Amino acid sequence: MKLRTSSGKRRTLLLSAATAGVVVAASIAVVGTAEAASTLGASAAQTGRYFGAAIAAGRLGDATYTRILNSEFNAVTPENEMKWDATEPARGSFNYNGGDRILNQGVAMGAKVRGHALLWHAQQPGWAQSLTGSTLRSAAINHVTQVATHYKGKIYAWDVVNEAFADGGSGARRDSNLQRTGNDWIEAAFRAARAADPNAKLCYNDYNTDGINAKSTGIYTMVRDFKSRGVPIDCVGFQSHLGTTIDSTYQANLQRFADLGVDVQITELDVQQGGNQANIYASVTRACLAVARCTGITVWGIRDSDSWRSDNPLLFDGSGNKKAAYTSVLNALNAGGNTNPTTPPVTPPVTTSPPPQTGSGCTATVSLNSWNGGYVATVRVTAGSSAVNGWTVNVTLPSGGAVTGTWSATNSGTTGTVSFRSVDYNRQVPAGGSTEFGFQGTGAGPGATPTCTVG
Ligand code: G2I
Repeated sequence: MKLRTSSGKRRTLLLSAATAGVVVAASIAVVGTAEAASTLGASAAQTGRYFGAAIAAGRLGDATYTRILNSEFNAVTPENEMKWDATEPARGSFNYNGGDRILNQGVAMGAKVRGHALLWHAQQPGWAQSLTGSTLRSAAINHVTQVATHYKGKIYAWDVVNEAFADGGSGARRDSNLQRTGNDWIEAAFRAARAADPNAKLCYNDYNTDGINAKSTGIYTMVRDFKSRGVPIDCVGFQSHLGTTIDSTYQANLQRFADLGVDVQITELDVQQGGNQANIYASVTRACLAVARCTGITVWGIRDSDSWRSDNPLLFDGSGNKKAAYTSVLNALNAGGNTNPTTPPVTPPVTTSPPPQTGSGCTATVSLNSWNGGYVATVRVTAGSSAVNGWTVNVTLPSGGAVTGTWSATNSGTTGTVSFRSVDYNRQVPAGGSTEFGFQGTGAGPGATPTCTVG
């Protein structure tokens, strides 16, 4: 049966049940002229939002799990597979097996993929835990650059930094090895992520921020500062691991961040069963729908048995049956809300070197994303009127600066004039075509245009 209305209003309809001949009263919320959708993802999509789940690669062989995943959700987040310990188990040695499985699952579903998480004080590989100071800073920024580059163009939003603020009333940063590298570590991470994947939305993500409180206010102050100084940040994630109550300022808190000019997302929602679970789920959903810049909701797992918690906090029971909480979320989604506008990420200020001299067969330009004490450089190599088979780019660094990491090229030397040579997969550049490589460095970035030679 098709249920349509020409007005956008809620209607109460009387439906006669053909089979039993009885009259059944049903309250049906109709959004615009659309029919009420019957899955979480489709319902969220009616207002331009997504409804996602954190998923684990190790569960993708479970038929019930993947059936629910494929039918209900239109966004995925890797529960563990893109974290630092998983992606860089040894320094400079990257493993994308698990992360790629999640990505491929998301692509197959036509879903958005949220990347989680580039830097976090927890789940660091052992080698990073033992580093400090500039060595750790450099390794961390290199990690951001490498992982964001691997997934370039494929991630809807990255949790660039996770859980960097302290609990309690201080509103201050959490102490951690990363924090001890200097207070600017967060902005350095965001700049590196933007340079590596300009189209991903870049989020700061945290918990116990589910209302206006000292911790969320500390984050609010940081985001406001970032926006005022042009540090590239696009979104804030509110994990929303909830108990038996929801803060009365939950929605107002989302709204005050949105008013700073960032998207907000519910990133890890789960709610203790036994209290008011269905109502709390519905309240969170309605709060997101009421905030135009709340772009979507992710639950932290599918079935209760998949959860990191033991208090049955999810929308499906251990057998995969829909719970009351599921129905309350679906109804809340179908009741509609503020349509989510499409908000492209803001392009950060990039300084580009002057146009190159026409050299012997190739030219190179460099774009810098700099912060106090370091930078990420992206170098574009362009072939002249003939195809190039192998290239070398020489970059001169200011004194005191050094290259600390390179991708898509190999470098000889790290200070003074550094030579970057093509690697197998980018040595051939067609006439007029171009390719890119990058490096990260300490100090100020190169001031002069690099030179490019063929061979
Ligand atoms: O703790 C809940 C979440 C809080 N916010 C950040 C999220 O990344 C975090 O997720 C959880 C995962 O759900 C757990 O699955 O993060 C935990 C680690 O901090 C994850 O647990 C770990 C176990 O501690 C490891 O022993 C295990 O090897 O999961 C690993 C992979 O199964």
